[in-house]
Amino acid sequence: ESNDIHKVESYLKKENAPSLSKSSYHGQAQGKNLILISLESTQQFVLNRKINGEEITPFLNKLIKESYYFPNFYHQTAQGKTSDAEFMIDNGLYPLSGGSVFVRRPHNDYYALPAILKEQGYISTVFHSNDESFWNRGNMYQTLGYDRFFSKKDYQVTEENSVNYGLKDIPFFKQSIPYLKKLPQPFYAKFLTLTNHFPFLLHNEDDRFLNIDENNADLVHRYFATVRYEDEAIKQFFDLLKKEGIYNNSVIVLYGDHYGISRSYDKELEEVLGKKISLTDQLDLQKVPFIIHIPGVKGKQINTLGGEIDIRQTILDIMGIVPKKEEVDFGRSLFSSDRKNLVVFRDGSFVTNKYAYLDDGCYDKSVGNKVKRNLCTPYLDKVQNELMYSDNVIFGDLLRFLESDGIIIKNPSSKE
Ligand code: GP9
Ligand code: MN
Repeated sequence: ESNDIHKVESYLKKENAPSLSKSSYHGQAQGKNLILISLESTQQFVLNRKINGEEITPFLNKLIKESYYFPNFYHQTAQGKTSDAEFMIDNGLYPLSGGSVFVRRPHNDYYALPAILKEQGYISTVFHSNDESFWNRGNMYQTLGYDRFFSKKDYQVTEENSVNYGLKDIPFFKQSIPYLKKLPQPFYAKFLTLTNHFPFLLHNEDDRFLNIDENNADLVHRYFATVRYEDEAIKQFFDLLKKEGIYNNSVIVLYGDHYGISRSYDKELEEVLGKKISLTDQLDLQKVPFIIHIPGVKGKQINTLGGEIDIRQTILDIMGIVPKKEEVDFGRSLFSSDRKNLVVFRDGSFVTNKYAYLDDGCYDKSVGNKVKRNLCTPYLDKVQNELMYSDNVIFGDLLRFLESDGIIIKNPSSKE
């Protein structure tokens, strides 16, 4: 098995050249607190879109102009949904093809973001107002090296201020602030929002910032209403961070965890988009927001093709952090000019700058029509290898063979 980790490492050295993760942006957010915000079920197409003349995400629309914004960015989650995104971001490994790694492999050795940040004197925390047991987070967060998980029991949750799985986003951020204020800096604080979750309900008149009547709206319009609510919550959170003097010392990273509107609602969505949703349109709908906001740094749109697997390297790059141990990471900094230009999805489909491989067919991404299959074949092996090596790491618990100084233990049995 210790041989297997060698194989993964040589594959990654050859294919992904992790040393190229140092870009010209390296270290722009050095020493800052890292605030990571998971935007529940938030797809990219809601950005800069109006419904009945009203912006769906007025705050985010403004924010992306003052941030690094990556428009060619896809979610890569599978059945583990929110937890799959969390897993990719902290580890640079792909999620599993079935279930959630959080549930299936919580006792593995990992070399996760909290551990890497700890080397730099950071503490790591998660804020999420659902139960600790959901997605086995309580256990997995310990394994990943989080120092504290503020979960449902740390919040005042009432019938009035909650919906669906937990606290609504506005009181969630508000109630998180006293805890956040007390953390020693620098910190890594992850916030998982929750209100924009299927079946997209608000209940309360005061939470409706769009002129949409929940009781008479279809799912897609309810989605717009909860996204608009989430946008308002983020805005208020930024205001609180400024008020508490945390904002200026922080880099704030926001990402949509996965799609919110599944294929079953294509009909309703087609009405809003005013066109039929083709297979490549469906792929476009898998794009999610990815935003890096550094106070005082000018905004810029970065068109690099990428996905959630790349978030960890992108964060390490912008924060100027070089991990002390050897990394086994399938991502690449999106600031890097040397790109792999390939996004691998868990079901084996993929997208490159030109082509998309979907439902076993090869498509020209820009025009959406089917092209000769051999235009996609050069990538097929690479895609299978990526997923296979990542799975091997997880199922073989291979990271236990990496020692703290980066030297690989030759004979694992001698360690036991
Ligand atoms: C619940 C949150 C949302 O805690 O993770 O659930 P999901 O999007 O994973 O279904
Ligand atoms: Mn989710």
